[in-house]
Amino acid sequence: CALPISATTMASASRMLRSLRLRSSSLSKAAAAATVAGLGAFSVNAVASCEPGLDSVVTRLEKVANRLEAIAEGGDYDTSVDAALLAKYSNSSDGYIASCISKICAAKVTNPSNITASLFSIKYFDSLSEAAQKALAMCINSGAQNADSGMGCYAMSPTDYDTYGPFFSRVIAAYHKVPRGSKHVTDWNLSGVEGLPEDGQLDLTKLGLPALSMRVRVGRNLSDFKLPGAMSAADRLRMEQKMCVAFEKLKQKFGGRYHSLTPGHPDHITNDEYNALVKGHKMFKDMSDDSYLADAGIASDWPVGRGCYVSGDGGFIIWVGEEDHLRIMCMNKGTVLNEVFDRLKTALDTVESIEGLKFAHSDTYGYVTSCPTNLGTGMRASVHMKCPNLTADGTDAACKAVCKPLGLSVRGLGGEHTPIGADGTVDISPSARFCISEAQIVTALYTGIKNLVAEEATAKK
Ligand code: DAR
Repeated sequence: CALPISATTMASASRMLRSLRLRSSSLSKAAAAATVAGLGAFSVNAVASCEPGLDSVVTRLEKVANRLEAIAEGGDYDTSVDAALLAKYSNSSDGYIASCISKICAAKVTNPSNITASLFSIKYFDSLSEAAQKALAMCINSGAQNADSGMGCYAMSPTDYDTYGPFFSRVIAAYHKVPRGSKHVTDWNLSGVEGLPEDGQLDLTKLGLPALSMRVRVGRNLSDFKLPGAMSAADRLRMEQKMCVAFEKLKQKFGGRYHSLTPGHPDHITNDEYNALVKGHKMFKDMSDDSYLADAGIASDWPVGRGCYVSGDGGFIIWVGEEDHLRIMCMNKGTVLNEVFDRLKTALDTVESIEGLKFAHSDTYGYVTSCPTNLGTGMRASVHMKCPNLTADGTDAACKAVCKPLGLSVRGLGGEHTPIGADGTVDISPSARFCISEAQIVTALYTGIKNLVAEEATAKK
């Protein structure tokens, strides 16, 4: 039975099986034998039943591997729901705790794809001090109140990823599909990256494409502030003020101006000016409308302490006070991805050289971001690309189904949770952020676009 096996899937399967061998070495012999026998039978059965694709087998193998890891760790991190503890916290006099813990435990059953819910351990939570329990509850509240979350948590302080390591190390490993404890390495150097054309140019015209809207952004947080979910209005004003000092230096090199949403700020803009910047993709939308961010505290005090710096030519932008303290990006309509990638690196080096600005960084997790999905590089590299055949029904469903195995995310033209273009234009970007280098991400975008062009042409037939 010839299974459609993509290179990505085979790579994932071999990584998985390598990781399984690693894990099974730390299990008791009997457990290992039973597990391997079970896996063997499972795999044979899958091939015999001619599953539609090896992808589903690999996904199930990944779940088994994560379960193996829990066993191999001697079960000291138990994600089962202890009824007595559930009753204890569901009836807590602290309403925030009562709501958060009862809902996250309920989501374990109703929404198994909610990573925070599936890996939350009430026994681990119970082992923490009251103050630590409140802090961890704030991290997971978004996933509790929004059961359909994918990740479901945000850090409130740059140190949370280590402070609550038993929880965060597991959700990070599960989301990014890397072994726990994997260390991120930053690298902007394109040379030698797999998939890079010989001339080093990520040239869209070589893929038969016209000029596209190209954008590369990174999330960064200032190390001397709490992360956005835990900031007070005063913190947000202080952070904005610190960035305005930096913008005075950037204006000398890149021109442009800062646009503030803070009432009474010297650079305050009108509603019409704000709407025009959002329409031009230069400014982020009203965060208070996003329940995932609102329930994480990230949208609190809107619009105080929010704004954006836009360079004179409009191609270099810094958002202030969105999901991370800063979203630093370069965008342009063009045909060579290197342009926006190289410009962003230059701009970032300039920002990082400004006295007093220090980005939160971890030896393990790389650049620290609010959402664990952005850890490492904090980078999203994207293009807006017309896919009329893969969106012929007016939705992005077929496009997402094709892009997922290609390692690509599909978003609307305004970013997450926004509609695609009426002409079938979608926002395409590699999903990976962590344990992948910056250079690999922008090259993966180019390779992904090449594969998507072929899929779009096939869909036409
Ligand atoms: N709704 C959140 C989003 C996670 C990824 N996107 C971010 N960080 N903007 C979820 O957990 O599904």
